[in-house]
Amino acid sequence: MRNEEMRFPENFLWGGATAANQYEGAAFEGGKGLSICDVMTGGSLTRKRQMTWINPVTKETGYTDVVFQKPIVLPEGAVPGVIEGEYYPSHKAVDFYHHWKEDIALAAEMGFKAFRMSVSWPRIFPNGDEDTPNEEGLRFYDQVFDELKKYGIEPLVTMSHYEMPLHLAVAYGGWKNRKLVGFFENYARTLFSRYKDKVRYWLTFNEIDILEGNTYIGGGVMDYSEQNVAQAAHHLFVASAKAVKAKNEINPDMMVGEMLAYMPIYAYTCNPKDQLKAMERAREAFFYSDVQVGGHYPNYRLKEYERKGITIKMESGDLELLADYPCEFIGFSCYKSACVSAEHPESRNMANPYLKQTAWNWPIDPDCLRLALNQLYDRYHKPVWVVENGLGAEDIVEDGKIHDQYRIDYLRDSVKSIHEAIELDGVEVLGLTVWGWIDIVSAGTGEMKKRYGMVYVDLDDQGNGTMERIRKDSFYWYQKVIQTNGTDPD
Ligand code: BGP
Repeated sequence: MRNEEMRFPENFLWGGATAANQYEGAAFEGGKGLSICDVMTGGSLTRKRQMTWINPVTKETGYTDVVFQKPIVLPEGAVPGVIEGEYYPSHKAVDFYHHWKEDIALAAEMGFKAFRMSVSWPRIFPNGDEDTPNEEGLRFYDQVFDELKKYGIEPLVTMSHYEMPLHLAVAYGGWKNRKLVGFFENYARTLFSRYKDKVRYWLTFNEIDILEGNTYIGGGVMDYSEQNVAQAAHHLFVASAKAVKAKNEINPDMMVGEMLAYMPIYAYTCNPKDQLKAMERAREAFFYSDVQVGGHYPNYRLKEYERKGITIKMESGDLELLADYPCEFIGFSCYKSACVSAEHPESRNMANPYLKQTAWNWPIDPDCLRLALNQLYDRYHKPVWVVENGLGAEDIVEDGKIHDQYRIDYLRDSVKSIHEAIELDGVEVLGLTVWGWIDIVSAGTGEMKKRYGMVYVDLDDQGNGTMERIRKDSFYWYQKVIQTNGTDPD
């Protein structure tokens, strides 16, 4: 049914999102260096992805867990590395590197206005600490951006999506080292200068707040400690501000946004203690946007550092830089909400009795999008952009077709929730880029089985398949949504 009241702003940026380490593949082509993701195996719902390591002297190899809020423990002398015979999902991913023309044509067929992707940092600076970039890497993205332009699609480019050159993690200790600020600034300036006429929207660090829980993925830091997280966060903030400054110098018409992993936090009950718990938990993410978008360290975090004896090494001028060059819009991912209880502090996510869950135990909560949009907009008064939302599910191919009504149902509710935030609340929403619009490797589990796409890719968890692209039912649904600018989501 056509619903004239479901009208989105004329310039609303409908589209889809991906990330290089999950999409691009060609890990050893075009002069690319290894990234921190390239030493991560596949996993499953019950088996975590692991980092592989190698001792260059003894040649001994092995596996180790990359665990939430814990240091990575490698045997003496071992360094993260690729083991022969092991399958690494990022190495070929779904091979965007060789399918970019075909994939962009599919995106255009759906009517995309925006195409979120990331540049692989080690494709541009293989080790991360070089002065000059890898021209072959830059040329690859030139082709991609030119192709998008041909169809009038705006690229939205993440500069570091869960990856950095592995060398920066191994030789420098990742973002806890101040030197990373300079390396990133060089990388950002290289991208801005090269693509200043091709890319308008940029995101610095994917889900910057992930650092809080996973310092390796979020910051290339292998020795977890609260002190190291705080120091790494500061360096990310300074690098972000320097990127905004560089952008202003190179082409002020471009916009640099932050990218936050955002989950509205619910108190499990109306017990005030639960409410306080929810407030504290929400600050784990807000801290990052308070600095990166708000431009200041919030008092609640400074007090916490004081209590814990954490001290951040800053250089003179850092705080001014943060205040002068905050991010200009807020990109965020939102897939779910979380429920917290003061009585069960050990449980970070209580099951919410009002919500169903996906097969991967993620609560299904489309209303949380309206909450997220309001909470972020009210706090910072800057435009917001849902740069990731979607449903990870197993798909069945029947006679060459994929009837993914469950995905359509989920996305339809999301579109309605975003519309409510715009229409009822007046939130300034720039767009929606549906996560994994084409099936890609799952970041959390490394599986192909956990599919988000509206386009199916023939590839399994062991890397077998033809890579054929097949339009799912949701492809035609989203095409219609875009054609009617959201007035026809049913
Ligand atoms: C976000 C990441 C993405 C992504 C998505 C879905 O946190 O930015 O990279 O993959 O979540 O997560 P998963 O792939 O684990 O289902």
